[in-house]
Amino acid sequence: MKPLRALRAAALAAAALLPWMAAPSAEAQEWRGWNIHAADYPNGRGMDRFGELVAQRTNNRIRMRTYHSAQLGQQDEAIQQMRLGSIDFANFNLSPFNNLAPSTQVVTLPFLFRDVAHMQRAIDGVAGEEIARDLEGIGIIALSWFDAGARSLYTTRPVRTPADLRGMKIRVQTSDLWIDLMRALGANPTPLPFGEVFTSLQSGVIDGAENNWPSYESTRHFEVARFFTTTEHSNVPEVLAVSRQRWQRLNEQERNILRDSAREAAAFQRQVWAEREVASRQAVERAGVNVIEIADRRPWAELMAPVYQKYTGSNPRLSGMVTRIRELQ
Ligand code: BDP
Repeated sequence: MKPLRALRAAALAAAALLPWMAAPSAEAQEWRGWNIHAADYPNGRGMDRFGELVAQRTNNRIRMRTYHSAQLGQQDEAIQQMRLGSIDFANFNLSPFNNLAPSTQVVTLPFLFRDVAHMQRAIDGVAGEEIARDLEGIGIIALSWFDAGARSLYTTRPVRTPADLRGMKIRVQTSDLWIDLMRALGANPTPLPFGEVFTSLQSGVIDGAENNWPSYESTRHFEVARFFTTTEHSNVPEVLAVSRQRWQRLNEQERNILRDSAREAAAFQRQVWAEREVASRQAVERAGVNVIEIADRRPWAELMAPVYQKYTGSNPRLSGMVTRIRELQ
């Protein structure tokens, strides 16, 4: 080839490559999001808000579609899909990460937070930073944190004291910590996916479960487990996250848009959450659920000592996190 023609050919080849090279940022992308809850649940609304903000700010270059009501599978499968990059973003409770990302165990620990404000300060600060680091290590980029209120027990027979729980089969999320926690309370822990709890209560496979007011109401578990005991034993928060596979293909400007939008979506979710907690409690009370108020949680909390010992006792990093969280004002 003559030098000039060779040059032209090279230039043409380079020009053909250009659009391809610029593709990750320039071309519209369709992102798939996983949500376990219904679209009108505070978390679904938070995810939809996230998508709207990102679309606006990227001029529709990144379009996010949330598949609500676990259409893309149950939680443990969804986590695997996020790690592999076939789900692009999601909202997860942190407990299903307990066996994968050790720092998530700390915020799952029972009776750790004094109240919601305390939990938010921890997750927006020291605890959140540690957890984000662990999650990144397993392929998940944490962008912001959603509220999930306090989790309490609900059962098919009344439970007033830990002694009443003895031998009862209580559903837990798939996490060793949750199994130990429930065992320490004297119950018989039964790990099950969220979507199987209703029929398992109905058929007597389990005698109860534990969750916050909005989940108890939205899943209609209250129709089959008529006793709600306000143990408020865990305030584990939730994460709004993106798959690392996607994240690595974004430029810095896009990452900033995602970070800001996720934080704004979390502020919105927290506000909607607070309203929904009240509304859900009222709805189930109107439906005749028996609420057993626990005024003194000390007898429950005292049983948790072995759980703290097992999960943080010989681990300076995790016990340090517990101390720093407790010291937060
Ligand atoms: C709900 C969480 C959801 C969990 C569910 C559960 O929002 O992420 O999957 O509890 O108990 O409160 O499985």
